[in-house]
Amino acid sequence: MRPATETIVKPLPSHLFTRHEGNAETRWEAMAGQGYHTPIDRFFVRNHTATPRLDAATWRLRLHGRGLRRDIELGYDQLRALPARTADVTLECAGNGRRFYDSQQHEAVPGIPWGLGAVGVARWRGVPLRDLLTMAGLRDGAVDVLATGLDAPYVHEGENLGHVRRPIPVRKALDDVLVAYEMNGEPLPMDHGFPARLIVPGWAGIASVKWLGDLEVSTTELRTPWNTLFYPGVTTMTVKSAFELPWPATLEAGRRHELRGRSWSGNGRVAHVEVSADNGATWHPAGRRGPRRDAWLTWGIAWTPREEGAHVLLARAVDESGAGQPPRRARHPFGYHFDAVVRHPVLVTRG
Ligand SMILES: Nc1nc2c(c(=O)[nH]1)N[C@H]1C(S)=C(S)[C@@H](COP(=O)(O)O)O[C@H]1N2
Ligand SMILES: [Mo]
Repeated sequence: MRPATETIVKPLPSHLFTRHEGNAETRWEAMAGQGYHTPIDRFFVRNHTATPRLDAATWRLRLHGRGLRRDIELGYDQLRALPARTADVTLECAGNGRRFYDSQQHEAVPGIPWGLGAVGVARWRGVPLRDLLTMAGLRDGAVDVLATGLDAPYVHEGENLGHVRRPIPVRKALDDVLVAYEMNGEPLPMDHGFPARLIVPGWAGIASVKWLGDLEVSTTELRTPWNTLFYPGVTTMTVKSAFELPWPATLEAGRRHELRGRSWSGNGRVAHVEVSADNGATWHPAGRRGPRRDAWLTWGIAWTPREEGAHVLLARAVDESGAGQPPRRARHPFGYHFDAVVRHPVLVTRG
């Protein structure tokens, strides 16, 4: 049984996760040897309050608002009976990589000090939001779709801000958003939004509202704390790269190591990745590993360290829009959008 203080239901062993109070970050070394998708047992969890235990038998999803011709209400079985789509999508917290503002750039920023592990790729299955909006009859004047979670209201600095909720524009809602009820072929786990959640590809994780209970379609632009106070102007995610190595890593000198990693971007596919083991003096193209790249790109490169001692490994990617990873990222007041090259410490030993 989980202790009463636990806000996450699934086990969080320390070889798979780093804990940040009620949140859990994936350890990148736990991705070594894994397939394309992040297994559920190591997928990061970001909860504003605590995972609620919802009952699919009584759960309802309501669609309503002035932007719709009629209100509709769906139960779990009704949702699952609708035509479904499956997609590999990256889910990433807006603050992923936040701690590097401080550790690499000496700029303190508030928020959860994530390393690079507040990201995962899963195979999501669900109903296109577009289909639900069409069922309810979208009016010409529809502007925003506001998704509200069924987890407990969020209290911030003594103020009750209500349920986690965040609008997305109708244009995005009609494009590629899913009301997902499966993750990697299993019913959505409790921590990841059971019975259903939004999946908003390319956008900061906050848009992918978990434990979805309500969708309001408005005819005016909507404002909630989650698109004004906490995530003003945050939509698509930036380019990042990570090595599937412990932090710090220890590698034996004089041996050939296959360094593996993954790179991803909210703008679309990753085009190519380069690695440097000499502080950025020379860069070497990493090779693709595995056929898929709808979400992140999996890559590898051989490295034979000669000298013992402290080293730094760098990886940088460029996506299909041409966006890359600079040596430094301009400070962001909330520590979002870190996309600078991360300096991964490696100790080379005689073995
Ligand atoms: N209802 C609800 N939805 C939510 C959240 C939440 O606390 N409550 N957290 C958001 C944030 S900030 C992120 S990064 C993602 C995390 O999804 P995961 O926990 O499945 O990895 O869910 C988003 N959806
Ligand atoms: Mo997040």
